[in-house]
Amino acid sequence: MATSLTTPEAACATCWCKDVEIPAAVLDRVPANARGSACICAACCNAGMDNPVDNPTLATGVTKVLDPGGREAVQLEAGGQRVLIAMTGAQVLSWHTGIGEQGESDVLWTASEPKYESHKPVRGGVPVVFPWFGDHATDATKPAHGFARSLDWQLAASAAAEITLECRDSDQTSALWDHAFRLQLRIALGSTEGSSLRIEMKVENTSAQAFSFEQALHTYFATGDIQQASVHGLENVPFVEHAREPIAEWDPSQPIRFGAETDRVFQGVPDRIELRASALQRAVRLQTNNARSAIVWNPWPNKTARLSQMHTDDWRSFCCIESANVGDNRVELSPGESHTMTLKLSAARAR
Ligand code: TA6
Repeated sequence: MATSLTTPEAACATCWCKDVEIPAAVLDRVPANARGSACICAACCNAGMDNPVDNPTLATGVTKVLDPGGREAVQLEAGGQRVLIAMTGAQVLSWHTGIGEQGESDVLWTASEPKYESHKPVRGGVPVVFPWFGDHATDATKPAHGFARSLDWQLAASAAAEITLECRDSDQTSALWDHAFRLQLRIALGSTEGSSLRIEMKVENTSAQAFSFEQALHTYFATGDIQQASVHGLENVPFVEHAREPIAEWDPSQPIRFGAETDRVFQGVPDRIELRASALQRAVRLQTNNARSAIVWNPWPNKTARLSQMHTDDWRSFCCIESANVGDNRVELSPGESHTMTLKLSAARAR
C-alpha cells in the first residue's frame, strides 16, 4: 500500500526544499497543478524574488564582466554579436555586430571622453530615461531625465543571450518621486534574420495610487559623418523643435538630414523608423511597440561644447533616435497595472 503522505514533513523528507524557506511571493508564482513537481530553477526562482540568488552559472551567452571603467557589467554573446550592459542604470554600453568577420563594429556610439562613475550614466549607448524626460518640470535640482539611469540595478533573470535587470523604489527614489514602482529591462540578442538587439522596458505600479511617468530609451547611434546620415519614417509627423540654434528651414515631408543643432520631439510616431548611416554603409531599423513619441537629437558644435564627456568634434559622428512616451503621451498606470515599451534594433549593410 502506498505510504500516505500525511504531513508536509513526510512529503519533503527526501527533498532539498525541507531545508529552505521559500518566500510566499515565489510559491504564489507556482501554478497549483505544478506544485509537487515544479521547477524552481534559478531563473524562475529569481524572477519573483527581491534579492535574486547570486546565480554563478548564468545562462548560455551571458557572462558577468567589468565595463571599461571597472564597474559591474554583463556581456551577452550570440550570432556574431556582443552586447555590454552596465549594472549602473541597466545601460547598454555597446552592441558589436559582425564579430569574427571583416567590419566588426559598434552600432551604438560612446562619447570620446567617457566617464564610468558609480551612480552616473556614461554618455552613449542606451541610457534609460524614467520617470521624467528632460529637465524636471518644477524642480531644477532634480536630475535631468529622471533617476533610473543612475541607480544600481539587480540581475533578476537570465536566459540564452538574454538578461532581465530590475530596480524598485527606495528612500532615495521616493525623495525624488514619491511612488512605489518596479522597473524591469529585458535585453536580448537575436540571431535569426541578421543582427538584432531587443530591449523591453516594463514599468509596474506597485503602489496603492495611480501615477503617470515619462520614459525613453535614449539611444546613441554611430553615424560616421553626420552630414551623410538621414532618418526615415518621421515624415509629416507632428513635432516640437527644442534646439537653441535649429536649422532655418527644412521640409518636414522629407527624411531628416542634419544641418544644424537638432532636438525634435515627435508625437504620434509610427512603429518603424530607420537610420541610414551612409558613411558607414549601414542601415539601422528601429521597430517599436507602445512607443508613441520619438526624439531626434544632434547637438551640433555649440551645444557639444556645453556637454560632459564630449570632445569638440563628437557631434560629427552620432545622432540620438529615442523611443519614448513623453509629454501628452506620458503613461498613466493604475495600482497593480504595468506597461511595456519594446524596441527592436536591426542592423544591416546598406550602400
Ligand atoms: O534627448 C535630447 C536631450 O534632451 C537633449 O536636449 C540633451 O540634453 C540630451 O537629451 C542629453 O541629455 P543628458 O542629460 O544626457 O546630457
